[in-house]
Amino acid sequence: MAKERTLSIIKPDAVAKNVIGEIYSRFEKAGLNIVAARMMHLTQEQAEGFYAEHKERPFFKDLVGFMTSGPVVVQVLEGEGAIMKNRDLMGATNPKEAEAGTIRADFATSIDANAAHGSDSAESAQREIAYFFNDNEICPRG
Ligand code: RTP
Ligand code: MG
Repeated sequence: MAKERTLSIIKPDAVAKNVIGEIYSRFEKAGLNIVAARMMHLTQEQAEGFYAEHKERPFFKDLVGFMTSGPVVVQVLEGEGAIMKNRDLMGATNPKEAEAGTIRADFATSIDANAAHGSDSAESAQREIAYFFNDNEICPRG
């Protein structure tokens, strides 16, 4: 499998629960290297632009409201099959449906406050990484 990069966000609920380190540990144990990272409090414009694909969905306003409710940690993960690997680590969007041992099963509280975001395709990953990081902010290791 090819080495890939994906964009991950630790959402405001998980930051508030002080589980940044636990989530980072899961990435690292799964062979995903953190090659860029930043803590930030998203503005409404930043959240709307990031989730633009969901603009017409009924949950869009709640999603943007939640994503701007507190600080997030944004990172680029790099590794073999990183996009799917990160989605597998996160589990299903709705924590009630997430498999035991996944990030969302363990740390999410609702479909809105669902702990983490991960790019869902190579195209999304490319767009989402560029949305938050310049090339010179990404620090690959060997
Ligand atoms: P994400 O983009 O945050 O990684 O989540 P995802 O791919 O698993 O889910 P997606 O369909 O992209 O939806 C983005 C976020 O919107 C909220 N959502 N609410 N009420 C609803 O039916 C509903 N559906 C989605 C979730 O917080 C989801 O993470
Ligand atoms: Mg998504």
